[in-house]
Amino acid sequence: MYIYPEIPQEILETIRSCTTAVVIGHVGPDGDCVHSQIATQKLLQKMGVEAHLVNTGPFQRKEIREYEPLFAPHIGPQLKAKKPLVVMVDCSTLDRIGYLAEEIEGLTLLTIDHHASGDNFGDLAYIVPKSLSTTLCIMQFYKALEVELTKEIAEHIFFGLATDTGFLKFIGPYRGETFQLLGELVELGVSPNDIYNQMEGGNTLISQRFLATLLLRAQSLLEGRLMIVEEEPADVTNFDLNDRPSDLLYSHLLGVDKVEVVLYFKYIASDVWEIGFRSSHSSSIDVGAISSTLSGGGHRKAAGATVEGKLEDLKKLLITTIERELNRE
Ligand SMILES: [Mn+2]
Repeated sequence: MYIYPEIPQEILETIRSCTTAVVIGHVGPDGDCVHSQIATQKLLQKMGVEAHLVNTGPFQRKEIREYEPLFAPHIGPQLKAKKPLVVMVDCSTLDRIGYLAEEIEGLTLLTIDHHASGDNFGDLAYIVPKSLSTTLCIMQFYKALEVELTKEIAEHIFFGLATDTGFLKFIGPYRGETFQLLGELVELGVSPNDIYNQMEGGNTLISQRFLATLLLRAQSLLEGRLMIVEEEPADVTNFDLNDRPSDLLYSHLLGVDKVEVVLYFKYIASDVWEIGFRSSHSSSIDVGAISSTLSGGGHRKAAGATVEGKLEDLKKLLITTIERELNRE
């Protein structure tokens, strides 16, 4: 039942002999990405490594916005000249890091991740597809390198897991090991109650009104099995698109009887859409596979892609794809 393989000695040795490192994550970071980056930086610092945090942003989600000042947007020539070890967390493919892919060219790359859909890339990799968060993979590094897990680190690890599991709601059976690890974190002083309040609290009234507007626009298709929600250009002025109620929207719509897939078209610019994909717990639809056909990334149940094109064309394409997948069952 133990899902975390031993970390290869070569990786541990690389970290032990490292002097400078840069820890990177994916564009539009989520809680798992941000907290994985921070927990990795602190691990490296405790090992005596000069470790920097870099992320392209944007830091849009409210629960991670406060961490933005810790991150530089670029690696920069001075840092690059030191030939830092690059540790990339929570990324299934190299294009997930945006323009940083060019900035890390020629450097040694260590990938730590939990996505199943990943390419085989990087010089060194610790990828555990069954892990429910990247932060739990980082926890294994603390253990293997015998670096003390403090309450502060434990909170970062718990937060990453809480983000990726809808605060434990998406965890299925036979996950005792995950709860054992969570038990260790709670014994270190983490309050699940505090983490929940940080994650779910702090909504603005305007974002709740935006949620109401989006729910009114939801279109039920394919006999109720698909829900589509789209933003309109006027939302830019009427609401705050940096404060989207995405998670609440998905949970409301996935809670509707028969719904298997939710597509959320977020307006980025004229004919540029960021599409959020979610599938229900009981559905066999793999939205990660669908989003990858649009060069997106993600998991079976949650994925995203940024696409250029007319909204109607994109919708038509995705409705056809999802209808075909549903009929295959
Ligand atoms: Mn993750």
